Amino acid sequence: MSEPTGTRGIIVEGTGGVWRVRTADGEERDASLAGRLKQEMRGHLKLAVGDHVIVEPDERDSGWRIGTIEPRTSVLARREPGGRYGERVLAANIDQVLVVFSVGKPEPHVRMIDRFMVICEANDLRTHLVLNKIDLPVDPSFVDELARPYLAAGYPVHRTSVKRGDGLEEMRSVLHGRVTAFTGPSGVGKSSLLNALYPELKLRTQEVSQSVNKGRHTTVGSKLIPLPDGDGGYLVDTPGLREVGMWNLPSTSLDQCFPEFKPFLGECRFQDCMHDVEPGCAVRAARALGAIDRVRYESYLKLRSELTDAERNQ
Ligand SMILES: Nc1nc2c(ncn2[C@@H]2O[C@H](COP(=O)(O)OP(=O)(O)OP(=O)(O)O)[C@@H](O)[C@H]2O)c(=O)[nH]1
Ligand SMILES: [Mg+2]
Ligand SMILES: [Zn+2]
Repeated sequence: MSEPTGTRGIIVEGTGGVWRVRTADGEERDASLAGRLKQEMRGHLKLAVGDHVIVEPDERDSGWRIGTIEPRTSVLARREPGGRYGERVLAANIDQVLVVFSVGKPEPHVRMIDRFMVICEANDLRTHLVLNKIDLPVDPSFVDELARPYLAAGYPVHRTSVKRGDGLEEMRSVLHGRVTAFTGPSGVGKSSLLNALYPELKLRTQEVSQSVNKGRHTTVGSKLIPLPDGDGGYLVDTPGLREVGMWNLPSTSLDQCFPEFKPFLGECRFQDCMHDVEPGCAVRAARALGAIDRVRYESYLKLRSELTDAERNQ
């Protein structure tokens, strides 16, 4: 293969045939795949938002032609249940995911937090937990309790209030120069947080009463938004993330998606231990000693039974 010539860029938007590419100097143009690449990719790899590509001018129009797709460092994929072609790539090369919950309005549910964390782990993504709306009159010990198991599992946890401005500088430094996806339930303040950090973005927000009751999401479309600070950071706007689900995550791999279980996983008496009722289970022993959080362990059992049910029904 010959050395690629041309300009490096990143796919910021698009589906199907036309892709919006942005280069380091901030120029953006529509681009299509070179015919040769199209042939190579048929039925295999699909180009996605976040892909690094090399573009050349396309003489036929004033756009660019994508001649090379560089190897990916990460992939966020939705695995279609029973789908023959397996997975749909929602975004490539995400550096980190910020899972946002609010400490109230709407109430945080640990089971739901764990579901998001597991999805991120299953996709090998670095994950932070953001607890927003700490201005609400909730008991500080409630917030400590909420954060504790995630800190113990090694996740960075950030406490923020858009209303009061708490934690915003910390958020800014987390986002700086990185490609970040925000996810979390509707109404927790994801768009508000981003608007507070970068007013230029003018993302749409919604009153909590509407968004929670109807379970509707204000954010639509999937794209990469350059951070206005101009340091090469991007926001991945992919509403699909929350529906990624855990499809096709084998129930036997779920234990790998709880980082705090890892030191104990090789220590169970049976190699195929499901860490439930098996004798000599090191995970259950760690749970009894308090080295693994009870609520997290219960989430594991709950999610595992969902996965085994799905496997039985397939
Ligand atoms: N008290 C308080 N309210 C907040 C805070 N952050 C956001 N809100 C409010 O929460 C509501 C929902 O905020 P959004 O930013 O639209 O929530 P979202 O997570 O983007 O929701 P979707 O786009 O539907 O997924 C709005 O009424 C915000 O004003 C906060 O820190 N404190
Ligand atoms: Mg929003
Ligand atoms: Zn075990």
